[in-house]
Amino acid sequence: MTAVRVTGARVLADMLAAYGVTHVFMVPAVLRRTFAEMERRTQIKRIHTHGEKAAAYMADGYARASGKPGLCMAQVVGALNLAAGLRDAYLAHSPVIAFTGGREPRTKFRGVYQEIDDVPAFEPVTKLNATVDAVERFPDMVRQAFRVAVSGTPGPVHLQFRGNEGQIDAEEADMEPLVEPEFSRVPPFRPEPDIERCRAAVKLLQAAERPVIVAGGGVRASGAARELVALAEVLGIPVATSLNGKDSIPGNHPLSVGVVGSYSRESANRVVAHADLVCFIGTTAGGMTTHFWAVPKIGVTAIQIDIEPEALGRNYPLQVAVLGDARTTLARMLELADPSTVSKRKRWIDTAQATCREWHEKYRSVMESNAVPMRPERLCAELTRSIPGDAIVVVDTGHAGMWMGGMYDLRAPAQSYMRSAGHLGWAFPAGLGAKCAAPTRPVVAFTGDAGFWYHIGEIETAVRWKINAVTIVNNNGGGNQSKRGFDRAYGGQQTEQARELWTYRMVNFAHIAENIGAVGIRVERPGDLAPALREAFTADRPVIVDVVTDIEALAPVAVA
Ligand SMILES: Cc1ncc(C[n+]2csc(CCOP(=O)(O)OP(=O)(O)O)c2C)c(N)n1
Ligand SMILES: [Mg+2]
Repeated sequence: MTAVRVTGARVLADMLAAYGVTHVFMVPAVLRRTFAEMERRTQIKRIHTHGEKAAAYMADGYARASGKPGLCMAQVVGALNLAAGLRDAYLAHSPVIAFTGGREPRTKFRGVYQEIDDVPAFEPVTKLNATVDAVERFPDMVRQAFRVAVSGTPGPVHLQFRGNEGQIDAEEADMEPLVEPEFSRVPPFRPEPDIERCRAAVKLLQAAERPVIVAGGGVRASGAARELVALAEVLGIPVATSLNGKDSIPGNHPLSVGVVGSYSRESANRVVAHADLVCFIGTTAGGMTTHFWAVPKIGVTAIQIDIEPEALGRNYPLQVAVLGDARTTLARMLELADPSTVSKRKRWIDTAQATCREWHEKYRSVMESNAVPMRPERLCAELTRSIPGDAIVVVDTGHAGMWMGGMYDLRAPAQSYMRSAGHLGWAFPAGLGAKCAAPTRPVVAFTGDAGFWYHIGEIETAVRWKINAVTIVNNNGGGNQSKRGFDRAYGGQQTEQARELWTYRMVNFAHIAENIGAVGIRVERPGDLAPALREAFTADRPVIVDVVTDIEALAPVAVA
């Protein structure tokens, strides 16, 4: 390939297409000429949304569902809305690339309409935050954006293009739209671990009587679930996951003990707390996953496997640290593992399974409850049974994260699970982005009503672009995760008036959905859930399932 005289717009459109980008998410108007070139020269769908934050969340859902960078864009006045939306991607290590319009050297500091210096706001939510001020820099900066987004621990990148709408894309230079296909998805490389460290890790696991694996989002980023489950089976090791790593092992696997940490399942916390060895794989072992470093306790014998050297030992002192790609490392460990040592852990596996059975017994009555208004536990149990075997499940935070993290089980290795890393309102737009990335797979977003209100306007985007995701709204007419906190703030029991701080009108979201052109299904009785879900999964439009649940139902708090 040789350089030819072309516009930045053409280079950008051609490069995004060559990197395999199928959708971009934005609020206009930014990079207008690039969008015109996309239409003329590529198949890329230009999804314009009702807010920049939703666009960023859609790009994030797209990225987490596909492993490919998700692209979102905004003009200068929308840039900080976009930056706000990158925060969850940053916390979740999701490869999102954000393009914004930026300042002209000729006019900056003169009170240009709508303009501030946006660049600093992107600093805490990106791995690379850069400006593109000369059109001949388009090719190398776009390559660097992709390279950084997917490499090592993935994460967001921001490029600010000169001109409030990125008008620099109209300029010409001699350019070559060269792309590096290896950086079009996560992971670009699979670094081999030091084999002696693998040997040491396997030796420690084989000598342990009560080991447990804690699998995180790095396992899903690496596509290492199969190797993880194989190693657990060969050595007889129970597996807990972080919320971000929930799809590392199906919930019905005999070695699965559930999600550990704060938004967790009691069985997982109990097993991890009693382990004599914890093997962290692809997790930072942060506050959410360890219930603020109480589960397991700091000082437990620990192994950690990660692609990022700086993560190794950050939160738990380690006996063995292994630097490498999760899938490659687990495959090497599998080659070294001695299956005959499994008998040593038979009692421990029995104990772990008994702990799981106790958990099921404890929650059986609420999971089977026919109460009206419905128990959220019953809704989760119904979703475990009804969600298709190849679905992508996208879950909001707060109680949504607690209910689904703790009570819902994946039933098949082909099911995927993605969760908000803390931002209320993330799941609905992220689910739409996931559906764009995987149009042939069922996508099910789960959110509370407070979470759904944030970006409710995106129902229209879903209808307009035929993004046929199914969104389940756990509708209790309030943000009831806040209830416990306000009880405490009022010294035990809050006043009746305090409820105005966290309750909303009880609205029929199915009516709103129908009005906008989606399918709306309202469910008030537990018995109607299964047929409603069957209808939802066969609809050829976006679906909102509005499930009315009990506002007094509180998710169980973590056990330490
Ligand atoms: C951006 C953001 N703001 C505030 C919060 C704090 N928060 C967590 S859960 C919650 C209420 C959730 O209500 P809803 O989605 O209706 O779920 P419910 O608890 O009622 O099941 C709030 C306000 C948050 N997580 N993210
Ligand atoms: Mg609610």
